Amino acid sequence: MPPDPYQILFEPVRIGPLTAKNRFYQVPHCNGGGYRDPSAVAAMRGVKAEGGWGVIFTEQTEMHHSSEITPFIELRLWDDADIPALNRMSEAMKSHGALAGIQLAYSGINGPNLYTKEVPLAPTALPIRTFTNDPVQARAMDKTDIRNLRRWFVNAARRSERAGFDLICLYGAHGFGIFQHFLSRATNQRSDEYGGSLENRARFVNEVVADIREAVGDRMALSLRVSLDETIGALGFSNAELREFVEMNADLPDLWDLAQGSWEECSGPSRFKDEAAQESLVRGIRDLTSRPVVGVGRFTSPDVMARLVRQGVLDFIGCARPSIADPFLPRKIAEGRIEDIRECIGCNICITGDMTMSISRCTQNPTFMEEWRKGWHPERMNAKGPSEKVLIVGAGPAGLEAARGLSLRGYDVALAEAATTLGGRVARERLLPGLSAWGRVADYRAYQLGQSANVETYFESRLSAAEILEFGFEHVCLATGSHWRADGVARAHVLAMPIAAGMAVFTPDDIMAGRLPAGEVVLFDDDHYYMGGVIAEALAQAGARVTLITPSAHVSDWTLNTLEQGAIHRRLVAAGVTIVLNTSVAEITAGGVVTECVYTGARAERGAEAVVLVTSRVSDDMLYQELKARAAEWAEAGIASVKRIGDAAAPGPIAWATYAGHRYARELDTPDIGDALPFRREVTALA
Ligand code: FMN
Repeated sequence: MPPDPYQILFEPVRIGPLTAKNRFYQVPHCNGGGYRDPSAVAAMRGVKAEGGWGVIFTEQTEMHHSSEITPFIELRLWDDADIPALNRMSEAMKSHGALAGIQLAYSGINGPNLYTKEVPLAPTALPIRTFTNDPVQARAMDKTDIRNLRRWFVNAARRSERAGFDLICLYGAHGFGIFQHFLSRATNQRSDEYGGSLENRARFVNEVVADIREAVGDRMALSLRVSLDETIGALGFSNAELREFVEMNADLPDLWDLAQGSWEECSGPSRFKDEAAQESLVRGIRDLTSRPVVGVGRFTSPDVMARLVRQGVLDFIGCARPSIADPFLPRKIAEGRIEDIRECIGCNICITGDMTMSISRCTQNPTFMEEWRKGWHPERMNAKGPSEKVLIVGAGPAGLEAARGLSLRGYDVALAEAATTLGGRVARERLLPGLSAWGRVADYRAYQLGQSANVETYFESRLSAAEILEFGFEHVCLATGSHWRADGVARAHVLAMPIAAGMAVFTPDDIMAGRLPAGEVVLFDDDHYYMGGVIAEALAQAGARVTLITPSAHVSDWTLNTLEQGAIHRRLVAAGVTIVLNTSVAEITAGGVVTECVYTGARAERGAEAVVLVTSRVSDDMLYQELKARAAEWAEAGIASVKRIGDAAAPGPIAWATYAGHRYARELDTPDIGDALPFRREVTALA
């Protein structure tokens, strides 16, 4: 039995002709794998089924070839040939009693059709709206197009049923789905019976729902995913209009799936959005309908979840990112293992898999999307090998995850940390503005290690190579981290940049250690991820007058992939930071910097009292180098292997470090695979 306060979360709930076994609802989320990696996606969903989710959805599925979003890799249901791969997913989803859902997406004004070369169709002829501003326009649908699209939805629904799904989600949120394009006065400027009044704009979705109900409605349940507030100004589909729409169409779907306007808003990172950030937009909608309601909000706290259900705000707890960070979230709550929940940190690295068309990662759950590729499971490690003792030097994200994994496998682990706390870079970065939730990387692992009898942690331990050679550990794992460079080397400068002796130069490490510049400060960001923007914010908060100079066209350019670039820009402007784009710092003088336009090379002088360099990092791998230099002594010392992992091998985002730690833990004592590929992939078999 689940603990008392959380029993409400495990009540079965009806959705149309079906019943979900509990209120845990994994809302649609992509994963960078999609149609290219169907087995990897199926295994990932299967692990969620095992973890106890009541409803599990696919990511958006392109339901017709005339609307696709290449280069993004989602699912496809273009014809019968796609059914077997989708069937593999639905079977995995249903493997532990969850309902299997497919999200059908017709992308309309959001689908550039770069692959199929079809002319995009939308309610109104407008340029396609994509992240990359593709030079493509959509044609306005005529009545024949609308009739065709209704039929294509029915075809897709029938195929979804044949593929084994229980539920269909019609995508009309985030500005991406055709239903929103019809509902919004911004994208629907029609003057016929499909445009104008709300009743007219709602006609298309009503027709499609009726068509699908007739085709599969007694067997499958239908959900409608709509935006709570389009947040694009006066013409947008507002929260007030949504409420009107729900009231007018109270019984339209079997379930209302409420998401926030833009994807950036809906999947807002913890730096900008707290848990349950959409509560005020959702509250009260459930009273307008007899159908159950699901909402999202990076829910990781069972208390918040239970409160929202008890207060009648939501029927289902919708999760995307928390289900990625911990696929076993429902099961852990059911078993009262609240401390074991691996809480999402809200860094949005999961989204970068989709945005970079690669494969998703999760900072907290390194096994995400490796369930099939590598056979990794989020809750189970492989069996122990013949060795006994491992020394891990460094308790940052890589070292902590390596220690956690090895302890689960049954090794005796000594974890040596130079500082007085666990976490390494995370212990420092969690103190920066907006990054406190990132501390969960350390907190989760610290708790887990605290429960383990076979891990000894040593603080303020600065080991030398000679000491390690004396200890007699069979395996030595060096997770000694990295530090920020003070010489400006990154992309603009591959060699140390000219720096005049009289100027005070700082790095993020100085700021994190409390050594702050004051007055007129130039921050040169040639790193392009979050650190430059965060440090600028911290300095502005401390009273400095900050100018952020970057060679990119955007502040914190790579955060376009974590969907937070716009929010970072807004926050820096609000903090009074001056932003200079497309510009490099060519040299640092005694009185300031010399800037250089990245296009013309035009140079200019800018005065400053201090310069902060956020450029790149250097691995702290001295210990590794010393041990390697003494490799001839390893055998006598009983050392079988010495490895460096994480930032000590090559600095990267925190997710790269936890992945490296997990990989180390998995692969210790496993056979050497030589030149073989270290993961599985789908390969097209040519006849
Ligand atoms: N929403 C969709 O409707 N369809 C998608 O394919 C989709 N892909 C997503 C991929 C990722 C990696 C993430 C994090 C979110 C995605 N979303 C998608 C949005 C989520 O369904 C959800 O509404 C949002 O992330 C807020 O929920 P959360 O706070 O639990 O993450």
